[in-house]
Amino acid sequence: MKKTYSGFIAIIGPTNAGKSTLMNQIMGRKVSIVSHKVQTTRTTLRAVKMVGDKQLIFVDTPGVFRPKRRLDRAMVSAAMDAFADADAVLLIVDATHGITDTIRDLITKVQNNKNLFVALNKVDAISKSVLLPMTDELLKLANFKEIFMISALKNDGVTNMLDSLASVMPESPYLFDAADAVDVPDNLYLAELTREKIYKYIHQELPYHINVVTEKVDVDADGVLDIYQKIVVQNDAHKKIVIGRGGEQLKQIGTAARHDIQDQWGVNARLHLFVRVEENWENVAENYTDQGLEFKK
Ligand SMILES: Nc1nc2c(ncn2[C@@H]2O[C@H](COP(=O)(O)OP(=O)(O)OP(=O)(O)O)[C@@H](O)[C@H]2O)c(=O)[nH]1
Ligand SMILES: [Mg+2]
Repeated sequence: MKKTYSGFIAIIGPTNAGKSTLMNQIMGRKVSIVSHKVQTTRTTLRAVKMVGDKQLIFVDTPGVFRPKRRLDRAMVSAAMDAFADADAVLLIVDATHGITDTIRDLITKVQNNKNLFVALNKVDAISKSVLLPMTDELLKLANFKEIFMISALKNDGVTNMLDSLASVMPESPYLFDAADAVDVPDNLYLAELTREKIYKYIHQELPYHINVVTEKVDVDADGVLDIYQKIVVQNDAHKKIVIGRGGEQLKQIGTAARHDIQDQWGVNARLHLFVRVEENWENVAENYTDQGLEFKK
């Protein structure tokens, strides 16, 4: 019988390094939402990529930062769990920031993985001369299998990297059936697309305190989706900002999210958004488990 190979690759790194951008570039579509803000990804998302006959299961993780709130702690802990069982670890370094303390700290946590890789990302945004000193510095910190220079955004160096990652996948039956599958529940995915627009249009810190939940999806006789989502905020002042003057802000978010849903899924959809104040949502267990996060007492 023909041998098969399959394994998990945890994509880890500081927040905003480009982990989700890379995940999407690998899959050729939006699996994981992206923003210019830090702390965008809240939970681990898996996607399956076949490279020849080898199955690579990528795990996008929340970026690592110093946690302050309960939600922060759950996010960072989800990232840590992801690499504990991974067959390979791909550490993403934002080359425009260099080797920060967060990177050093992360390396001490993952260095026992026998397939430890690092990608210097965003090479499109820096001068090539800074890459060599960065590589030297990394080599002093751990026994990396390989150091890649990539641009996740411009799709530079990504294909070669996939070949190297594929070469260390262990012999195993395929762990997922589908060839190129994404392992994200539909309701969560739809909520993520809306949350992405909130990150895009609402300024400063407010998006970190917002949750989006898909409550219901109906299909009418013409096959058009009616998607009902609640945007959960912590107080009336936040609600006012999200709705905006004359409802303009909410409309902008809704229109952009609906277009994205239609593009991603090739469907027609109506998106019904409701803003609700739930002062304490960050302390409600269900809001964590719904997203695949662990709720810690
Ligand atoms: N110039 C450039 N920008 C990039 C590249 N990759 C990602 N970015 C940008 O970096 C920002 C953060 O990207 P994300 O993919 O959301 O980063 P992340 O590591 O998933 O962030 P968290 O989910 O918050 O941990 C976005 O504005 C991206 O467009 C790249 O290769 N080059
Ligand atoms: Mg992310």
